[in-house]
Amino acid sequence: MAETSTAGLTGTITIPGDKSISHRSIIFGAISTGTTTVKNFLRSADCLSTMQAFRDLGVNIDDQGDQVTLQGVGLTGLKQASAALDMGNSGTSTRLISGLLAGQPFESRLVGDASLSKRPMRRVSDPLSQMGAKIDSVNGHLPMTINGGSLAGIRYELPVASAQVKSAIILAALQASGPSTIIEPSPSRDHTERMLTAFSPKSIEKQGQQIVIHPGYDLQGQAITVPGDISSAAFWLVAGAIVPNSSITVKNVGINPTRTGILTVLEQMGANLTITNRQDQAEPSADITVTSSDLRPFEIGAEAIPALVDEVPLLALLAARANGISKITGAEELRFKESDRLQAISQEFTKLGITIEELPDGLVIDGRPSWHVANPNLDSYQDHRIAMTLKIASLLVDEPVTIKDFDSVRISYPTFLTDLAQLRS
Ligand code: SPQ
Repeated sequence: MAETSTAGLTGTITIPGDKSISHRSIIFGAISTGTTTVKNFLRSADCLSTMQAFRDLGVNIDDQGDQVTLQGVGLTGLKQASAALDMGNSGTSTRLISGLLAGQPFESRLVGDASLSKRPMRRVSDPLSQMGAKIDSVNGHLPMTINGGSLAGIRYELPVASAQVKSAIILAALQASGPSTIIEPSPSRDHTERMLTAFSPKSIEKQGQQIVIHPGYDLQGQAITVPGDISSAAFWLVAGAIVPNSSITVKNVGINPTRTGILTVLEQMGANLTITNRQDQAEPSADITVTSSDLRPFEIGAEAIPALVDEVPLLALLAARANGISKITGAEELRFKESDRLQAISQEFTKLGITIEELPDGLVIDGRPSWHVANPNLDSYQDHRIAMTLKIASLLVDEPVTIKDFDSVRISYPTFLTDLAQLRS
C-alpha cells in the first residue's frame, strides 16, 4: 500500500446544508400559502438554479445570507416564465420542477448544460404524460417543453428506485383531479414525503411501500432548518477512515435513514465511528466522529444502493484501502448521473494504480496491492462527486496529481477546499 508523508486530517467541521432538502425547501415554499423561511440553505450552483427558476416563475424570494424567505403563491399562483428556465447542471431541479409544471396551465421550456442535456428525462416525462401533460423533448433529453394543465391521478410503479421520479409524480399528483398511488421497488430518499407532511399533512398517506397523494389541500408555509448534507460529510468520513493518523468530527450531519448507507458500510468495514448529539426532528441530525483504522472489504448489491447512491465513488475509494476484495453490484443507475460514474471511477483509479474492474452494474476493487501512479493527470468529467473523491484519493499518494475541471465542486460543495485546508492545518 502506498503510504504518504501526510500528518493526517484532524479537527471539527460543520458541512453545508443538504442539497436535496434545500431544493425541496424552495419548491414547497413557493407553492404553499404564507411565508416560508429556510435556514442553512445550501448556496451551491444546483440549488441556486432551483431558486432562480422559481423567481422566473414569479415567486418573491429574498436571500439574506443567513436565511432565505419565500412568499408562497400557492399551487395556482405561478406565472409563465418569459424565457426558458435554465436548470444548469441539476437533475433534481429539472425532474422535480417538471412534475410541478405538468399541472400548470401554461407552456414552459426547460434547458440545461451539456452534461444535464445527456441525462434521461423519459423517466419523468412518461408518467407525467400518462397523467395528461403534453411534453416534448429531444429523444428523451433536454431541451424539454411542458404544456401543463388538467391532470388525472395515476397509479405508478417506478421501474427503478428514484427519489427524483417519485418526487416529480408527487408534485404533479398534488394538482390532479383525483388521488394517486406511487410504488417504489425499494425505498429511495424520502425528503419530499417528509416535507409535504409538514406543509400539508392531509395531502400524503404512507401505506407500507405505497405513497398515496390526496390533492385539493392547501400547503402552509413553514420554518425550515436544513441539516448538513451527509453526501458532503461522506468525503470527510471516508478521508478520516483512510488517511493515516486522522480524527475528524463532522457536526450537524443529516441522518435520515434513507441516506445513511455510507455509515452502514463504514461500520461493516470496521471503521471507528462515533455518533453523538442526535437531534430527532423532521429531518434528524447528529455529530459524527471518525478515526483512521484498518478496514475490512465489503460487498453490496442492488437493495443497498438507494441509501448510498451518491457515495458509490467514495465506497470504491474505501475499498481501495481495505484489506481484500470488495464488490459493488446493482449500481447501473450510476451511469446516468453527472457523468458515467462507474466508468469515471474505474478509469481514474486505474491512473492511480488502483486494482479495479468495471462491471456492467458495478465495480470490483482489490485493496491489497500497492498504488503506483501511472498517470497524474486526473479528470473529474466535470462531475463534482468524482472531483472530490479524486481529491481525497490524492491525499494518499506522494506524487503531485492534477484534477481537470475541479471547479465542478461548486455544484454541491463550494467550500470543499476551505474545509480540507482547515482539516490539514
Ligand atoms: O441533481 P442531480 O444532479 O441528479 O444530483 C445527484 C448528485 O450526485 O448530487 C445525482 F447525480 O443526486 C441525486 C441522487 O442521485 C439527488 C436526488 C434528489 O435530491 O432527489 C436523488 C438521487 O437521484 P435519483 O435519480 O436516485 O432520484
